[in-house]
Amino acid sequence: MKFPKEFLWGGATAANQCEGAWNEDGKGASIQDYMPHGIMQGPSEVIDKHNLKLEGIDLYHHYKEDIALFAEMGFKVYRMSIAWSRIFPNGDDEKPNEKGLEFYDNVFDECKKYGIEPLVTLSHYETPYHLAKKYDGWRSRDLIGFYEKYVRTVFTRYKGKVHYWITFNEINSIWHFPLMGAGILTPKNSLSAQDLYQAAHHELVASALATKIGHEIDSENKIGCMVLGLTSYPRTCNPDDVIATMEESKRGYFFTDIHMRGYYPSYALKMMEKEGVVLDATDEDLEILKNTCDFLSFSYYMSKCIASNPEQYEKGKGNLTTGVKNPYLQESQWGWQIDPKGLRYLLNTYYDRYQKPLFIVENGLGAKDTLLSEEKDGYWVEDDYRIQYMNDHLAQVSKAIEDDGVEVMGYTSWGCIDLISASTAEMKKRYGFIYVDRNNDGTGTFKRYKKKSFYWYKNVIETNGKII
Ligand code: BGP
Repeated sequence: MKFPKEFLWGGATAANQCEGAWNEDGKGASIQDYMPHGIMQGPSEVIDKHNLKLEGIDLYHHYKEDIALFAEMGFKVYRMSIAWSRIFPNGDDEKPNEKGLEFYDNVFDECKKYGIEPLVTLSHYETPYHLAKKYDGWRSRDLIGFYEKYVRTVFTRYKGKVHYWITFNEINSIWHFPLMGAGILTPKNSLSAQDLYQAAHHELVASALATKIGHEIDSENKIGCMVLGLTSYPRTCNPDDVIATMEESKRGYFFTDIHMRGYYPSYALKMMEKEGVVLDATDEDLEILKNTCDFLSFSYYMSKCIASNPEQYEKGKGNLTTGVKNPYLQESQWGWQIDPKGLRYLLNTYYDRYQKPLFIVENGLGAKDTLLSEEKDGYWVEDDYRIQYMNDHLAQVSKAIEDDGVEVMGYTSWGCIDLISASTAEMKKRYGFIYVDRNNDGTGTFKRYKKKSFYWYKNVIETNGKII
């Protein structure tokens, strides 16, 4: 398969799922430190010591070793996030935490040593806990100012070291999990449509403001938005299913349209009108929204089907949001339906809509891995299933580029090193090319082991995708 010469191959992680060191060197707590069970359950009142994220995979102390392994695979780019509460422990502090800033200086310097470009997510489901507690997260307009101060600090500090940025991870997750997506502690069922749209608006303004500031500080910065990408098919060709899918797609495009076009599209205004929402959006807000993104990035794990009568069908399982099951697809051990062609389809629809570069910043297979009792040809885990999954998806990416003319900047596979799952807060759901000795019960040495996929991906990068 063919990929462009400058294609950015790499992997992705998020601070709260891998760094650990949750309260070291002045870091404040993030909402994740109060979420021991993942997104499906509400936050705990106090820090629960069984929360695996508190120690993560201890990347905080292993980053040199880990980046060296990424370099060995040939990564051109490493997607990671800055933990906001490492920089501003409470979120609304007067001054940043120098120790936190130093840590990321070290990480970026380490990347540079190997010629790896960092791709930095500014907010990956890790709102400082204090902002959640005191302001109810992004429900408060005050968060725009706190985020602005934070991004200004990091854009300035890391000028020249980081050129690729993402403003919010899966910003559209607010529809499904307002706590994780927007640091809102009020339970979802007590939130009105007004609350949700208003919080989303605050995040959208903050995102556009970050894009503006990032460009002002360094004109070489490339700043993207990021959404949970999900292909939706009508369950049948019944026009009612097709219309239901069209309706669903409005929610799907809500965030990308505003980010990429710079204004609320007509259907979005109608959606709000129908739900009785009167948005508090100032003229200044609307002016800020005109700062559109340089690229659109997204995660892709599965597709779903939409039906006008969903109760007739078996419900699918999925990443934050689900539809009905597609009878033509296989599924992962966690019931996520695997659909490589859906990725090509999504790339086409996004590109057709915006004509701006796309970046696949998450994709991969969460699976249970078995560590072999002894090393075999240099590896410790025989994960052919993972290789197959990625190979099939990358083949479709290549088709989108070669056959359809879609501009794709790069691909960062999710959890390139095993980390804690976002949805279930478990360790046993592994995505990595590198196995980490850590178990669900919190035991383990944190030792790193290469999987078979490590060598496969190395070969993919070395040949620029020819072996796909
Ligand atoms: C995305 C998140 C990631 C990641 C991934 C896989 O929604 O951006 O943080 O975790 O999903 O999900 P999980 O960890 O639940 O398997």
